[in-house]
Amino acid sequence: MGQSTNTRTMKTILVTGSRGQIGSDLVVALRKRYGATQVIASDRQAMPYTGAKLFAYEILDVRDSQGLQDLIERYDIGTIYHLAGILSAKGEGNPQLCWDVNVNGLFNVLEAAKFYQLQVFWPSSIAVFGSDTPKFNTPQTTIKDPSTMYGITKLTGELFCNYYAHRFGVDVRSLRLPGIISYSTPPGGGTTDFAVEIFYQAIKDGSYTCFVRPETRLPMMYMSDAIKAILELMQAEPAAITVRSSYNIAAVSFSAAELVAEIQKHLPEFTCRYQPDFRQAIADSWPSVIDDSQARADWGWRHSYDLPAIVADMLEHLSPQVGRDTEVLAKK
Ligand code: VAH
Repeated sequence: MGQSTNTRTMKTILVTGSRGQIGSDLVVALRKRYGATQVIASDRQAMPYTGAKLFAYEILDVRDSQGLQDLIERYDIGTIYHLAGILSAKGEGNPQLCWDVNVNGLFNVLEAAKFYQLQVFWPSSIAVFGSDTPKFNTPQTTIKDPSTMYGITKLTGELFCNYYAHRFGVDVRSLRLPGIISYSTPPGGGTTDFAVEIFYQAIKDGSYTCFVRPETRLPMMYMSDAIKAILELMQAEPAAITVRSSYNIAAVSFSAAELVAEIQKHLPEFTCRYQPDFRQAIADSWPSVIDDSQARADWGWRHSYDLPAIVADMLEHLSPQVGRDTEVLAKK
């Protein structure tokens, strides 16, 4: 099943969607592990000049198959972490574009992986599940009836991955990621964005208007755990990987109200009001608790961050950053 990473000389790594929520943290983690010059970051827009030293960065629209092949050959790429994509809420604003980017982009990556014998990571999502899926302890194999274009593209992508792995021996690996919470980039148009925005608003204004109901309970994961899961999956021996569509993976599940209560342990004055919008229906179609026993059995997955640890770390990292913004705002 594909070429083991142990038999491949150390080639370079390409990250698509490197300016996104996961991509930006993944580039940092990969450069730390493999060396800055071994990791080529790419996204569809130029990087703003920040004065910091820029390592290899390329503009790439993943729908451009020739542009992708040019990068693979120019940098002698051996592995692609394919993060470029449009998230659930944003996708509902332009479903055709969501399909084009998410499906044709992945198709180009898998075709290239077949031709150049590349290893590939690609993120699926709990969005592949729908209203008929068991909501609690959602099994690895179950009904998948997504109600968003994003979820349809992720389900289609899982079928692609499974096909390319079994038909062509492509070593593509995937995780059905839950909502991801992080502090290094602002939210990017997902239904779980409330679990990130709330921290910025709690620090800046002491209040937040949440776009889902207080009892809305969703599977979530801290970015540190997500990065750990991606790297552990990609380093597992091929024989350990028994799922070539995408693995269920979980860390914590909590409701919006439970998140608010945990933040209030640090910021007692913080208040949250609830104003559900179109994203409520998307959240309601997703599971509340995921069974990830297959990932834990196959390649030893274990999460580290629970809700108290996530809230403490987010506030610790965001307060100085958002605090500075608040000071600047106060001086205006
Ligand atoms: C989204 N953050 O909300 C993504 C993720 C499970 C949610 O797929 O679209």
